[in-house]
Amino acid sequence: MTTFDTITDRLDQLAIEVPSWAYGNSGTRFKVFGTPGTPRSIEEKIADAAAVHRFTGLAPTVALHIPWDVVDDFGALRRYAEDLGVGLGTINSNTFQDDAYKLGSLTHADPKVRAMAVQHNLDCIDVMDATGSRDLKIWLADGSNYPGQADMRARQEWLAEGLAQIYAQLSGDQRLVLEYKFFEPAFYHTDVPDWGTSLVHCLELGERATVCLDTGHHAPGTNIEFIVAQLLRLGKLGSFDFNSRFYADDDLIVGAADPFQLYRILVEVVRGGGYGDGSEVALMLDQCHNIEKKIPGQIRSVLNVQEMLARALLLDTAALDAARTEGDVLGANQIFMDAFYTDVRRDLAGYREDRGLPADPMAAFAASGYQEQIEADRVGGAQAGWN
Ligand code: PSV
Ligand code: MN
Repeated sequence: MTTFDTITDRLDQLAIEVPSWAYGNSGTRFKVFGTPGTPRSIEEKIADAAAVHRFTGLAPTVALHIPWDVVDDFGALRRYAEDLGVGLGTINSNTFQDDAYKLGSLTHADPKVRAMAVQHNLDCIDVMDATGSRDLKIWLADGSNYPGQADMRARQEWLAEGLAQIYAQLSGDQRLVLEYKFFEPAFYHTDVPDWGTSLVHCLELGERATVCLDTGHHAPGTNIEFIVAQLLRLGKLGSFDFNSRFYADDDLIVGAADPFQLYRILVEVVRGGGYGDGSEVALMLDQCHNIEKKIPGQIRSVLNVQEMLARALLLDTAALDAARTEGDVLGANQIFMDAFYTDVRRDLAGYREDRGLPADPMAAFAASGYQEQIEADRVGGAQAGWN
């Protein structure tokens, strides 16, 4: 039996990176609703992210998206974040919003556009040098809508060439993480649609290139934990973009749609050495809070990960191994489900109090007055969004 007391040291190692864009406005193609108190600048986004960390102790770094979060002095931004108790994390490049990228970026048929997309990523590496970030995350909107429209095969060669130029610019412990997504915005073919395509490019690039797994980027019913197990086995799982989906890339709060899936994924993360000291796997959120308040949305998200991680750590792996060895199908399943059904909420409340954190971070944030303060202070100016 594994009891809660035996997993607290491991729980202490949980660190979840939050995305700067979660604090800005977002929506669907039908409407983006503004929200009182939404940040007008990256400094205000970082202040909100720092609040999430203060109330939970779980979110020590913030990921930036370039150019959404461009500032003149990234060194100064790093110091600003550190003064608030957080660090700057992954730098996400963006080659999907400039008009030039309508028909692709690193895979565009025009070499000038490909060079522009490479240069943008090199500029992002300059940002990483100033922020001290380890990871450059590349997600491409590249693809086509109609059969015959694009030379899918040539585009893989162009992609390999562009990625190699970007990879060559990395230094020290910097890494390139390549995210995949099966469709959207392209509907017929996508140039990096799946983990296999991301993996073959990463293998060609070298050791510092790894795959980013966004949980919302798979077809319904995909066994994501299998992908996790395989990539960890190969040492090629670089990072997660956690979120929930009911239909496509919904970007909802992680653990909201399917807590059991989150548990299953975290079981494989722990099993494969992808968690805790000695692991380089980055656990990040990639979410949008279109209708709910953004800071509590982020607090709920990191708590959901903590809760499912606690259950995954409680899994009695010795008993499970024994049941598997004996071929005890239902026994193994019961052991697996027992950990999932364990209610850890009271234990986690006590665990937080022992560490000087609020037992109930959602309630503590609501009572803190932070939300009312930003709603009163942040009047005027342009609220941040995907621009
Ligand atoms: C694409 O859908 C994606 O998951 C990538 O990570 C982008 O950078 C991010 O969403 C933007 O929210
Ligand atoms: Mn993502």
